[in-house]
Amino acid sequence: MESWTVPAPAPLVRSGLAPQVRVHDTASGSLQPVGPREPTEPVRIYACGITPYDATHLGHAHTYVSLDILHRVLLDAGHSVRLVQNITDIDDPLFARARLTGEPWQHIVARESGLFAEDMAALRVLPPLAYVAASEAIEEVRALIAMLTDKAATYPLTGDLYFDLTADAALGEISHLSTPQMTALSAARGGDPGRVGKRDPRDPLLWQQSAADEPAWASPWGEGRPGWHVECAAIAAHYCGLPLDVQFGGRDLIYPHHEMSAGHARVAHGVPFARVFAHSAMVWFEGEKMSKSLGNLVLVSTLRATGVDPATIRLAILAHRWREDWEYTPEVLTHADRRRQRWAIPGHAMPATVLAEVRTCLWDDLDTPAALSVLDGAAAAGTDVRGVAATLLGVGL
Ligand code: 5CA
Ligand code: ZN
Repeated sequence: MESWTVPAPAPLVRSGLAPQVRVHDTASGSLQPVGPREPTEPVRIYACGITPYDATHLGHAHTYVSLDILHRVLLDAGHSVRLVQNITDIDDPLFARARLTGEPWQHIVARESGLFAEDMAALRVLPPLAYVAASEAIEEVRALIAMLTDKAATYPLTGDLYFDLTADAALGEISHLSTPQMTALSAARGGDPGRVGKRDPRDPLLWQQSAADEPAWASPWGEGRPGWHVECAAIAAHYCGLPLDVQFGGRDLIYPHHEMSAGHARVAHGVPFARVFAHSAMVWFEGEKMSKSLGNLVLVSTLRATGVDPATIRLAILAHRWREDWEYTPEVLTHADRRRQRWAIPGHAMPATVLAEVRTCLWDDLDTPAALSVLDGAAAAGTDVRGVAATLLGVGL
């Protein structure tokens, strides 16, 4: 699918420090270095993309801006980055929305992914190298399911095909949840633990029969469509190559989504899915997690339409640590807008020591609030912070 364009970050002078980018890894529960497997290789990042049935809200923006900081920091550290992102254009919530509104699902996808691309471009989120919709990856999905079937890791159930979790000895390696916790989360996040005939209530669908108004593709397991987790596992393996250096997404994807995608890849390819599992925090609004299903949304497009500068939105997000939940209030934007105005004032060249300090903050688990306060101090001292803000933070002033 077509993505969007954003000006390439202008290189900054080297500060003589050896880059050491570290981010928190959910699987190990510790800070881990992020870099390529070999010095000549790119850093392979797979980021879970949107399900395009509603417009980009500040929660999405927080997740993709956090990803973008990692992307920019790695580029600044001298690495090349192979970022791959999907679009879940085949999934239950999308078809449910189409049924509710009477609008064909393809129209919803086209409109909402168009809006997402506009929002990402406005927010200066660097585009992925490969941007792949589930509907564009059916071949790769079928190939992955065939590998799992060869390994006796699948079973049919009245026309659908399931992943047999007993094939995955490493289940729980990412989320570290108990079986009852996993079962409860499967029910809440798109799974079907109550279905009669499953070997384990947590087993996820790999391939399912399509309803009459849903798209369907031929397969050895019958006409149907892919499950959700196998979509990401197949796209990541094909377009990025395994093991990934980073699997990126919001915290609500840890279980079942990332645990299951990783399980598919582990069993099919015999390699770990990713070296680092990076999970961003949730943005809240009016006391609840901002979500399409709850409808408590602050849309990026609405803020932009009311005249909020995208740099202000970006600064509002960056004022929070990427792994700490925060609640949106209008004051967050007011505060960010004041900062934007202070930073926009031209000044003298930035001393190398200040740039080194900003980099050190970002290498430490993307500590953007610390980087912002270093730049606040520099701006107050008459330094021109615009170049560094644009390159490292993606804030265009
Ligand atoms: N298409 C799947 C991933 S394959 C999906 O989760 N789509 S989504 O549109 O629901 O979410 C896209 C990304 O935004 C995910 O990484 C998700 O974790 C993140 N996200 C959703 N809501 C929030 C929120 N309130 N705060 C922070 N991130 C969020
Ligand atoms: Zn995904």
